[in-house]
Amino acid sequence: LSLERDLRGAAERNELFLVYQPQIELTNGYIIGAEVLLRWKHPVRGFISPLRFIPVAEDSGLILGIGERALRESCRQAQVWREQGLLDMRISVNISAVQFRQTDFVEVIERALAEAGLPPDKLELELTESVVMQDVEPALEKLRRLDTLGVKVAIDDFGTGYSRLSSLRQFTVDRLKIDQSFVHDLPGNADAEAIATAIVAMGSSLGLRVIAEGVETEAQEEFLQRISCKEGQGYLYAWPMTTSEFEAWVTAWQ
Ligand code: G
Ligand code: G
Ligand code: NA
Ligand code: MN
Repeated sequence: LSLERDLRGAAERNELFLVYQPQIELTNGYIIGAEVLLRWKHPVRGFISPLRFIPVAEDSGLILGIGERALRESCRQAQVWREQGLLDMRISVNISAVQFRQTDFVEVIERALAEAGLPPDKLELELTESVVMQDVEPALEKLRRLDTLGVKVAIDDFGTGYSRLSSLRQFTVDRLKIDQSFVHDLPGNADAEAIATAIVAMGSSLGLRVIAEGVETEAQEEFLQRISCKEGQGYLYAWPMTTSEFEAWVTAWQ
């Protein structure tokens, strides 16, 4: 309860901020995008993980305000980087189930894009399998509207959920994110290898892009290249970084 109390107003007190983690095309090292992650620096307790405060924000409804703010700021920042000529990449924003279920969800997205002047195809929304597979009809409708707008959708933590693979075809999504728990056990763990290989093959046959998350080692990267996984994200390339750190990293990387 005290966490909820502290979270209320945390945004106004500038305790919440965004960090950016690059996503890399494995064959050529190009920066193809960045995932935006929320950070909370509590004045007394220090950094509190989103794993702790996102559930509190969801239960209290605070996630709606926090999430919309993060979305608007992400779009604005991506457009600033485009206009500065630093980088013309896609920005990937995590969306909570509570946000996605709102009836005006697509309007919130449209507003954020219009306000920032960001082309819709420069925005990707990261949704988990369970978010998409629950309440299938309204979810399908929202995904169709997002697709019509040109906004991209990635299925986050793919492989950990309960999605019926057959239903994946009817969802208009663009990308699968191989969950980092599998990437962690590459190479050498037969199950992790089989799952990663299967996800890449499935993505390929369904025409979906596939990105591996949590890439930490050269050996993991080599395995991913071998199974023709084309995109990666993880500490091997960069940690999630503040705006100024990200700008410096991009300049050094290119
Ligand atoms: O950044 P980190 O790995 O600590 O994030 C932990 C979890 O919190 C991840 O599952 C991540 O998706 C989630 N998370 C981080 N930032 C956001 C955000 O802005 N919105 C939502 N809904 N989840 C987030
Ligand atoms: O659930 P989601 O996939 O959004 O979670 C992303 C989380 O993974 C973020 O909290 C981010 O800080 C973390 N992360 C990013 N890269 C790596 C990595 O290479 N290794 C590990 N262990 N975590 C990572
Ligand atoms: Na994510
Ligand atoms: Mn993930």
